[in-house]
Amino acid sequence: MPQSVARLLVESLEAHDVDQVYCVPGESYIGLTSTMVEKNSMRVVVCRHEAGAGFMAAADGRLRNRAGVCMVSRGPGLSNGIVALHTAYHDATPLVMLIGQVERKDFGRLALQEQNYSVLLSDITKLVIEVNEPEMASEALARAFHVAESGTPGPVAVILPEDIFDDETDAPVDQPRPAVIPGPRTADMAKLKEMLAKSERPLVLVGGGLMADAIRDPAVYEDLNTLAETWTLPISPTHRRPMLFSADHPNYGGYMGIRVPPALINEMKKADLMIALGERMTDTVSQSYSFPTAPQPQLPLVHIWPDANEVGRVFRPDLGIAASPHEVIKALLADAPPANAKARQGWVDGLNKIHRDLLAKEWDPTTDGVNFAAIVCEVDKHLAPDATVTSDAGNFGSFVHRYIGFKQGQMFLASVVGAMGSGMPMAVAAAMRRPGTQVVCFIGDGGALMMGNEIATAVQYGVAPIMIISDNSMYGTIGMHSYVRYPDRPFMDGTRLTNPDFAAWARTFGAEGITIADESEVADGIAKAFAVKTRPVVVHCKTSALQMSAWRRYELADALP
Ligand SMILES: Cc1ncc(C[n+]2csc(CCOP(=O)(O)OP(=O)(O)O)c2C)c(N)n1
Repeated sequence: MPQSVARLLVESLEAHDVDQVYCVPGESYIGLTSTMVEKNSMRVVVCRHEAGAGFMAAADGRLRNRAGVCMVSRGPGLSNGIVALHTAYHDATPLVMLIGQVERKDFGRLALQEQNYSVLLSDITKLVIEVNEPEMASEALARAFHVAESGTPGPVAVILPEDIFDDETDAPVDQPRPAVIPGPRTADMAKLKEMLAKSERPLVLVGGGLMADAIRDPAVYEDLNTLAETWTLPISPTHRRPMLFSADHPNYGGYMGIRVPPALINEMKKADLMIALGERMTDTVSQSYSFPTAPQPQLPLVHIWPDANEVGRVFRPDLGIAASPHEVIKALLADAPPANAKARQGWVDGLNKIHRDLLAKEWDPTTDGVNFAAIVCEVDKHLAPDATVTSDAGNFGSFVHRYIGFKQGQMFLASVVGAMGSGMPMAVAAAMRRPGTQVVCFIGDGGALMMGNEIATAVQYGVAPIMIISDNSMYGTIGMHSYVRYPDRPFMDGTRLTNPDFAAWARTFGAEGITIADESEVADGIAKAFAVKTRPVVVHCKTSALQMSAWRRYELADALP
C-alpha cells in the first residue's frame, strides 16, 4: 500500500535500530518531525543549537557503535551544525545528518535558505545523498547508514526537500546492510608475529577503532589485557581514548596524548617497533608527525585500521593490515606468545614507571585561584567503574588526562579534533544513553558559554550530568600558544574573558549550582555535586590562570602586558 515518504523514512530509521534522534526543528523538514512525533516509535530530542544536536548524535554514534542521527533545517540550521560534521569526519565517528532543503521546483534559484550541500559538505562528509525521488528515500537511508558505519566510519548527509515528505510511494523499507567486519590475512598475521617475536622494545598504541570494537564486543578488553600480559607488551591509549586500558595496569605504557611529556616521549622513542592498533594515526597522536615521522617512519610501523584507504595515506607502514583491531588481537591470541617475550619485561616496566610517576597526584599551590589539579583529583575519587567523562576542548583537559586514572568500563567522550562546544552536548547524550550512571563534563569558561546552554536539554529530558567549569577568565589555551610563540608580546588581554556567576546561571535553568573559589572548598563542593543525582549540576571552579596547563605555569611577570 502506498504511504508517505515521511512514514517510509521513519520506518527505515526504525529498521536501522534508531530509537533516539536529536534535532532543532525547522520548517524545511517539518513533515518528517511531525510524522515521527505522531508515530512515537523513537524519542525526538529537541536541542538548543544544531551543533549541540550534532555533538549529541556523534556521542550516540560512539556509545552505540551505530550511526547517531540528528536532523537540522536547511541553510542556517545546517550551518550551525557543520562543526559536528567536521568532528565526526576527523574522529571517524558514524553519524547520519538529515538536512532539510528547499522545494524541488526551486532548486538552483537561491531560494530561501538554499545551499548546495554536495559542494558545501564535500570536505567534511563521507557522502552527501540528495533524495529527490520518493522511491529513493528508503534506499538512500540504508546507504547512508552503511557508508557512515563501514570502513573508516564518518558522517553522511541526507538531503530532504521540503515538499517530498507528503508524496506517496509504494517503495518498501530497504533493510539494513549486514555489518562488514574485515579480518586480517594469514600471511600478514605471520609477518606481524615474526616482527613481534624479533622486537625487544615494541610499543602498542590503541585508539578509536578499538573503542568501536569494544562496543560491539566487550570481550575486547579481556583479550587486549591477555595479549599485553602474555606477549609482554606495553599498551598506550591514544589521544582522547584513555579508557581503553586501565591506568593502574602494570603493562600501561603511557598515554600517547597531545604533547606527551618529555620524560615519556623520550623513552617511547627508544622503541624498535610501533603497532598502531585501531588508531588512525593523526597529527595529534604522532606528535605533529614527528613520532612516527611522516611520511617515512623512523622505526618499523605496523598500521592496523579497518580501511585500506587510511593505512598508508600519511605514513608508509612496514606492514599494513586493513582489519578490525579486535580480529587482529584474536588472531594473535590463537598462537602462543614468542618464546622470548618475557625478555621485554624490563622495557614494559620502564615505561610503566614513567607513566606512574607522571600520574602522581601532586601539584603546586597557586595564588590566583584554585589549581584545577585539586578539583580533578577530587572528582577521580568519586568516579564509579561505569562513569562517563566528557571533555570540551581547552587546556583544562590536560588536568583530566594527567590526574584521572581511567579504567576499562568507564567511558570517555570528546571531540578528538578539538572542537570547543562538544563537551556538554556529549554529556547530555551520555546521560540519556546510560541512565543511572555518573556523567561528568569537564569544560572551560570559554566552552561553557559556547554550548553549555544544552544544560537546558538535560533539564528538559530529566537527566543529571555534572558540568565542572574551569573558570580561569580566559581562553587559556590560546594565551599559552601566544606566550610560547611570541614570548615578548603581551598576551593575556587578547584572550581574557569576563564571566557570569556560573552557579547562579545554572540555577536559572533549574540545575544545581555550586561554587569553589578556594582549595579548602574542593572536597565538600565535589561531594555535594555527586550527591545531587536528580538534576544537572554546575560546579563553578574559580581556577588559576597562571597555572596554564597541568604541566606548566606562567610567572606573573610573564603574563602581564
Ligand atoms: C569551536 C572552536 N573555536 C575555537 C577553538 C580554538 N581554541 C582552542 S582551545 C581555546 C580556548 C579554550 O578556552 P577555555 O574553554 O576557557 O579553556 P582553557 O583553555 O582556558 O582551559 C580556543 C579558543 C576551538 N578549538 N574550537
